Formats: sequence, structure tokens, C-alpha cells
Amino acid sequence: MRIDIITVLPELLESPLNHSILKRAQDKNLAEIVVHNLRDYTLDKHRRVDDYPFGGEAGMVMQIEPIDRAISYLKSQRNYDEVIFTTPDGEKFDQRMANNLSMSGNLIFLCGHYKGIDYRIREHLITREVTIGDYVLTGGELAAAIMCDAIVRLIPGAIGDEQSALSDSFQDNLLAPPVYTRPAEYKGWKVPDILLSGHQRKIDEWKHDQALERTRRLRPDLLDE
Ligand code: 6GU
Repeated sequence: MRIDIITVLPELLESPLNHSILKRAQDKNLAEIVVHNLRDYTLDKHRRVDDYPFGGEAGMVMQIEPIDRAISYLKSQRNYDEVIFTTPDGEKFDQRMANNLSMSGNLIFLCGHYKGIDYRIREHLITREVTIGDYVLTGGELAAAIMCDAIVRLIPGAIGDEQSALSDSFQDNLLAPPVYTRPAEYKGWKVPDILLSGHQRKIDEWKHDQALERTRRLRPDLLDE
């Protein structure tokens, strides 16, 4: 899988994309993530990629030409499953969308910024508009990094223990049960006896009960789905 991210702030994506699971997935050639500085695609001699809005509102608007040139260049190199625009008014990103996108061949993320982007980009070049939640971030970069993380870790082989992606919170609409490690007692705070019992069937039952109980208490909306 290849992910191309188009942004005016490539530095912001450097660290999150080059550590931990995302780094490992790239080292193992399971995923290739390439960040593009939008300013490299402008023809403007001052490398500007925004301009004042028609109709005179406050704030700047990202221009169509550099974005069209960046996307056209990428599309000339390979086929893409989606051209995703990160924007607070998009469709809500969730585990189901992460699962679906993790089965893609190639994806483009265009990170939104400023007041917005020329709407013709959204009409003609974007196939999907996605948000990570109902709050406003300064730009779409951190949202794109979050989505990449959620998508890439689902590629088979990206996580060491294949089971662990399957037992994630949300994968079956249940929150994960509590986990513990040694010592079995710390300052009088004990690990539940059942986990030390060695009865695997009972332990599995306990984990499932815990997952249900935590979901009912903390996220009852997940059980309605
Ligand atoms: Cl995708 N972009 C911005 N700017 N803010 C957001 C977001 C995206 N998702 C939640 N807030």
C-alpha cells in the first residue's frame, strides 16, 4: 500500500509517520508513505498556494492550481483508490472506515488548511471527505497522521502479534478488557485472581464479561449499533 500526503506543513507529519508501527510497516515494505510539500507544485515565484476569497470573507483560501498539479502528477504515476480531503465537515472516520481503507492499494490525502480550499477541488478532484471528530484542528495534518496510523496498523504483518489487531477496542464494537502485568500485587493493589488461575476458558469468559460491562458503562452507544 502506498499513501501520498499533500500538505503545506510536511514537518508536522515527519515524526508521527516515522516511529513505532508506522516506521516498522514501512521498513518491512508493507506500506510506503510519501509526504509532498504543496509549495513544490506551485508555479508562483513566491511559492504561494493561497489567495483571498471571492466574495470577500475573512481568511485565505487554498488555490486550485498547485493542488491540481500535485494530484495530476501522482495520478500519472499510479492508480489511486481514493483522493481523501481532511476537513471538519467530512464523513466521520471510524474503525470500519479504517478497515476498509487498509485494503486499498494507493491513497492520496490532501490536508486542508486556512479557511478552506477552492470548492472546485472538492467537486472535481476529491473522492472522499473525512473528519476525525467534531472539533476544529488548525489543519488536516494531524488528522491525516491519525488516519494513517489507524489504517496502516491493520495491514497484515504490521503488528507483531496478528491477534492483537483483532482484539482491539472497537474491532467488534466492544471496548477491550483490562490488562495487567507483574507484579501480581503492588502496594496492596491486586490483579484479579481469575487471571492468575490458569483456567483459560474461565479467563476468556471473564475477559468477554469485562468487555461487555465496560462497553455498557462507558460507551452504551456501541451496543446499539
Ligand atoms: Cl480532518 N481537519 C481539521 N482541520 N479539523 C478537524 C479534522 C480535520 N477532524 C476533526 N477536526
